Amino acid sequence: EQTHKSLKNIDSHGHVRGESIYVDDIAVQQGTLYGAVYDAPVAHGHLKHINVRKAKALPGVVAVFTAADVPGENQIGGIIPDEPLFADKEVHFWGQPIAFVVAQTEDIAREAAQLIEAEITPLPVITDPREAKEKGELIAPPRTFVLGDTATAWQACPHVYSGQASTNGQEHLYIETQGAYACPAENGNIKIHSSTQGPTAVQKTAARVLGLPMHAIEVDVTRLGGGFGGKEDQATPWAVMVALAVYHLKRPVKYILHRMDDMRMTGKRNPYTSDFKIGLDANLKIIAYEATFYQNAGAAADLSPAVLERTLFHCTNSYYVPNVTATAYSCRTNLPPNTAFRGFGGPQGMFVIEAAIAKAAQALGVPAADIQQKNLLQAGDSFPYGQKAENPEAVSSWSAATRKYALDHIAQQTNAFNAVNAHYKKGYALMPICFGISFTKTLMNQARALVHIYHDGSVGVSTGAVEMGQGVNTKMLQVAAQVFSIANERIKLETTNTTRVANTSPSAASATADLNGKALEIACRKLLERLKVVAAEELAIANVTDVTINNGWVHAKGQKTELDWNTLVLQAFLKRVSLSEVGHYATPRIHFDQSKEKGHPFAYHVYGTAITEVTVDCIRGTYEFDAVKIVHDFGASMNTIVDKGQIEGGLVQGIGWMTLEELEYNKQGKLLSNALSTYKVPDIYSVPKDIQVEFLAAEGSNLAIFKSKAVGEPPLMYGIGAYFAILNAVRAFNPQVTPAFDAPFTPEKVLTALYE
Ligand code: LUZ
Ligand code: MOS
Repeated sequence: EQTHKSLKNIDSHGHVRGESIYVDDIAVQQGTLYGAVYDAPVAHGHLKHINVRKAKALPGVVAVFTAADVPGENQIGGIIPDEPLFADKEVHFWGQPIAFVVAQTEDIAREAAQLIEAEITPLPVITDPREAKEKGELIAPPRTFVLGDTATAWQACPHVYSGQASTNGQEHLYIETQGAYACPAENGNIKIHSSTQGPTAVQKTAARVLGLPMHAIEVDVTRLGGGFGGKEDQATPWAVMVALAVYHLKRPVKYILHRMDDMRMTGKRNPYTSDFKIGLDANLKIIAYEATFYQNAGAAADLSPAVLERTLFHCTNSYYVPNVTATAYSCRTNLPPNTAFRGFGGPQGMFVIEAAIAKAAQALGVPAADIQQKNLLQAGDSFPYGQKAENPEAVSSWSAATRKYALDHIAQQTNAFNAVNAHYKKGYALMPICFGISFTKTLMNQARALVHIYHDGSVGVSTGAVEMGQGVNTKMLQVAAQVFSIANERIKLETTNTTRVANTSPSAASATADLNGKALEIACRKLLERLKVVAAEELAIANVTDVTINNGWVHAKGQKTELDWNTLVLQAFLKRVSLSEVGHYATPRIHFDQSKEKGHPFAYHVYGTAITEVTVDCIRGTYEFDAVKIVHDFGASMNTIVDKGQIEGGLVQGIGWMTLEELEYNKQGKLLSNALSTYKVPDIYSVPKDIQVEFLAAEGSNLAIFKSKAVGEPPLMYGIGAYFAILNAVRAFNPQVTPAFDAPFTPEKVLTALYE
């Protein structure tokens, strides 16, 4: 058996040489025009009138489109139809698109957009989710997950603590900003190149807005320069705008957002504010947990109801709690609609129970790790949504991490350091994670692949997976190479295109390699079986099961023959055997009944444990992460390089969310942190000095591709440990501190806490 486990990301050469193609790199067709959006300069108001006269008069301007120019439905909402493409009658957030200018050049388009004037009568602005809830501004009815009975359980709890916790949003900051390029095709059809995680979402929405059947719209995606959830739903409006312009003008139209436009107009990770109550028995067992989550959805549903659901699914992290009542409100505010972001509500829920545990630990005078460890999930334990933990790696990853990284030694070193240093303090924290793999909407857990074997023996693979830097194409290549047992060089990954693979789910939920990989495996196995029949005929072997293909050669009952892959493929072609196949995969076993809030929504769970060590400068409030040491449950990793990269990237992104990245909107709903000068993301100097990733010895899951567990989102949640490591360092300096549990723990907040 060939091993591909250390295959480098197949895009790495193109990336470092600057040869990889993104939307803005596509060679433009003759006659291409450029777009720019005019967006709302207030967060809420009646839209009385739009004056586009001056913009249209600017030389080089070709057209200005508004809601009045939409031939189909002026609607881009997915889960709930509550979001127009262009504001009409009302504006609901600062940055909401009102008009789309199309001009000869990008500069002219942008200049013209600034000449548009909108008459807007201001309405009251809400930015706070608790205020929205008070005023009845809910996106959808609240959801409640219940396990056991918290009401009676409190009586059995000698220790009960309650409090609040909140997490701010997070800017996706994909390196490639949003953008799209659409071209007219024959007979009124339109082809869209889009930087989207959801080609079908773009296709469907363009068809809806233009009043065309889906087959009239072709969406093609080569790769994205990052998505992180920000292009699951929110790549759509720009793609639909250029398609609308093509519809009217019959000319190619391109629109790439500038960074500040992107930051202002797009939604981000949902901020949350939450209440918690936790009850423990004398042995530190968590007996009861209650949480109420207020999600800041922004001005429209977007994906927030699904994000909200995942907050509830992950509200107990990797712990077993027998009595749980968790309620979540999706609150409508006048911010840009918030959306998917790596973890999809899970991190927001997990932060709250970690805060509850930290609060209990401080009150009881025990390390939080003692409470964490005593409550880790065991096999057969039930999650609040009814699914039972199968092969949980919570205890095993915790034990492996504390053993391998010598937690006792870390504790000793930390105390010794703190005993002799007055102005620097060290802290550490453990962060176990548990993340469910599958789209929580069961129907989305399906995928398809299309495989062509060309008659020279080379292979072309199309799937619904979108490459966004996560290495999914590399994994798809490995699937085909391993099933056929041929060299990697024989296989090419095609672009993701709605005419080759239809009705795709977005590349999201960490499930892309599983879903598309399984579909691809099915297609390849069908072709392999067909080729084996041809080989048996060629070699006059009675029993097809005696034929295998190994490393590009046909073997008959373990005997190498003179027949190689290329010859076999050509023979099949000459015999008029089909060399093309599709595969369809739908995750088995999963289901969820929303009326009961119970079911088995996840194919499996991913586990792991991180130990985060930090040093805080107690004069300045600044901090440096000395180390983050992780034991992660990859199952049987099919590509250790790609997978390790995902852990490191996810960790750093999580640390950024917990420490540096501070979104700031003013009371009028204007984004103040609207550029990289005012919004700080982790850089090479702020990442931990030492990151260690150990692969947990684990089985994997049959529902993971080649038993290699999904790896995209789970590591982000290791970053939550950063908050609690800093808190522990602060407590070493100021034992009386009352933790605010309001992430990010910026140096300013650290300083305030140190001298509280
Ligand atoms: N997107 C989605 C997701 O539509 N459903 C999900 O469950 C999900 N989970 C994580 C990330 N994106
Ligand atoms: Mo195009 S927009 O080059 O099909």
